[in-house]
Amino acid sequence: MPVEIHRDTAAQRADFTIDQNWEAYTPEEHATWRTLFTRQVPLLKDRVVPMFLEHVDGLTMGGTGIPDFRRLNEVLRAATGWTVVAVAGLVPDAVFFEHLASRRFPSTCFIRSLDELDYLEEPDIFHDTFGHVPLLLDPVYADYMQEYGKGGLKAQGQGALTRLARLYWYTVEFGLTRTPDGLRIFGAGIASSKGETVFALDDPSPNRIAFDLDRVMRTDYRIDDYQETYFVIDGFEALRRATEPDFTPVYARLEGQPDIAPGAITGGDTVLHRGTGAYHAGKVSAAG
Ligand code: HBI
Ligand code: FE
Repeated sequence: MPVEIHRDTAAQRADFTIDQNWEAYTPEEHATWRTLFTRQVPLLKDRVVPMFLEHVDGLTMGGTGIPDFRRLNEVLRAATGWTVVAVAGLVPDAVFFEHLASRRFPSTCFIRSLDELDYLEEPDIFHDTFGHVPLLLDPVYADYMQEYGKGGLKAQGQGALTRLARLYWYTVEFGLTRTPDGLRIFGAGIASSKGETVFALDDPSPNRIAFDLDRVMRTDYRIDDYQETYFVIDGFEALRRATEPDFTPVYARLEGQPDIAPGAITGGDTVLHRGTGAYHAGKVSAAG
């Protein structure tokens, strides 16, 4: 099988970037983007933080198909100094962090095929660009992402990568936030998934617990299915405040404390919704 140009690891530069090769997308690939986009936007309408869809509009991500990074970057660079760079797939942690620390968001550039519209294991351009890029137009979120990159480089030297990866997972990927109109999604892993958009917000099964840095850094997560627990921040400013201080003392005090299972509730939790657990319990009995 020929190497697909949008996942060509042989073309990687030293920083793992490749050219997006926007001209090489087929009409079918553009149509796949439009399909994903046109079903996700109405679903997100009263479920995602309002600024998300405003920024989707601001970046004009919808109409024609797969966005051209050169065009997105004109808007992004002017707004917050971020750019999107194309990568062929998952890149090593240190490379990923280095890009974020330099305000570059590494986005895959291939798009899923029609027979895996609802589920795929690795990130594709719809997850990376539709899910992650709009919020990079928000100045506070933009700073948080850069700080995460810097913190990642530092955590690697402190043997604390697992802790930092959990923070990323439960905020950037699967975070919820409180707004005057109720809970809203801001995590890209939710916002780019039709099923999880409804599950994370509307389903009685998962726990919804107030964000606490130590708690999140102790909590395992699942990568193979919807989350059993979602953490709820009080807006990006509160998230930035909570994650601003140096994590060295945090890592030190967490040393020796047991990890918390994805679906567990602990004594110190501020529980906003105690999940029934029915969704994941049903899966276990179906499998067993
Ligand atoms: N590479 N392309 C890509 N996208 C990611 O989200 C990503 C990655 N490499 C490492 C990584 N994420 C995570 O392991 C870190 O956030 C911990
Ligand atoms: Fe992601």
